Amino acid sequence: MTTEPEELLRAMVRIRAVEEGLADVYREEQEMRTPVHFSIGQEATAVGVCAAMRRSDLVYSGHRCHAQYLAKGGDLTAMVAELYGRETGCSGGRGGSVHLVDLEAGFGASSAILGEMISVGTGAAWASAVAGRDDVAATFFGDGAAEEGVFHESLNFAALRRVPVVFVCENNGYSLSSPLSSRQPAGNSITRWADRYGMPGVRVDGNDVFGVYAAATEAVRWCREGRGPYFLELTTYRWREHVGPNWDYDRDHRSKAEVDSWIARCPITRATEELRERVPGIDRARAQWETESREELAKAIAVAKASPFPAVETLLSGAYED
Ligand SMILES: Cc1ncc(C[n+]2csc(CCOP(=O)(O)OP(=O)(O)O)c2C)c(N)n1
Repeated sequence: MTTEPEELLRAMVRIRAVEEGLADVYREEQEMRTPVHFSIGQEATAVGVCAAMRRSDLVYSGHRCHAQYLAKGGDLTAMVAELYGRETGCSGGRGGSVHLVDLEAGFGASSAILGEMISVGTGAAWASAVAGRDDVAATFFGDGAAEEGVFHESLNFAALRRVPVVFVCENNGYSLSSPLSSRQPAGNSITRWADRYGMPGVRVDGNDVFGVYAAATEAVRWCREGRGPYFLELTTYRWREHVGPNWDYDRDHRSKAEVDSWIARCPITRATEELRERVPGIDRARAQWETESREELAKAIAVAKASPFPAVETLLSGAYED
């Protein structure tokens, strides 16, 4: 199955509108009490990879997970209710924005324990292979998570057992406020780590949604054919602060000039420009998609606010079940 280029743009526009809208209400209302890790500026990675997967394939992610959840087809109303801590949220209002799940859409889980879902995604893909299915899994994580031991354990296991998992490193250059250059010796490369485990790995411009989609299509095909794991390192950049709705120019770890240089490489602007020649009326369509997405978000927020909080008596339900 191939995805039309304009559908990739549309999905990015929707995710951007949702995240920007959520950032505004988060700041203005102070009603959402969950921490929020926005990936504004990074939309092409989630959209390009998820578009290459089918619904029954599974996606896992870490703390910065809204985009992958939505790109995989996760239910927006249930996500927003989760951010508002309501019973109707996708995790029953207990997990907040770092614990999204929509199994029907093939979004397996996300977690704020850095690196945890690298192993869980590997396990889910392994389970699919053992059961004789040809569903694959993709597990998204940042460059910081790639420094956790579980990253190496998972890659090693996946290579050893030919697990059909796509490792997707969204390399946005920072782990909180530490740039990669202050954490790794010069010349180190995340993709080269994958090489050492003997799996194919490519480094792709993560702000080029069409390039990401092409690379992910190859990765998914490789896994589905039973040839083992595949590694994608997607270079990109987070525009807002690590956690929260604000910009962080005023802190001392990165400059406004640096952030601006990445805003100038916006994946949505880039895809729009690339499509302008081929798809007449693309700018009008994009404006329409933005409006529709804002309306969709406004409805989801209204539904969330009208929903109850979980009952106090259920506080421990689901925590440690026999
Ligand atoms: C096991 C563990 N260690 C540390 C943290 C604290 N922590 C949360 S996010 C983060 C940085 C993550 O950076 P990266 O993986 O590059 O993802 P990004 O935030 O850039 O998307 C850290 C260290 C954590 N949540 N879990």
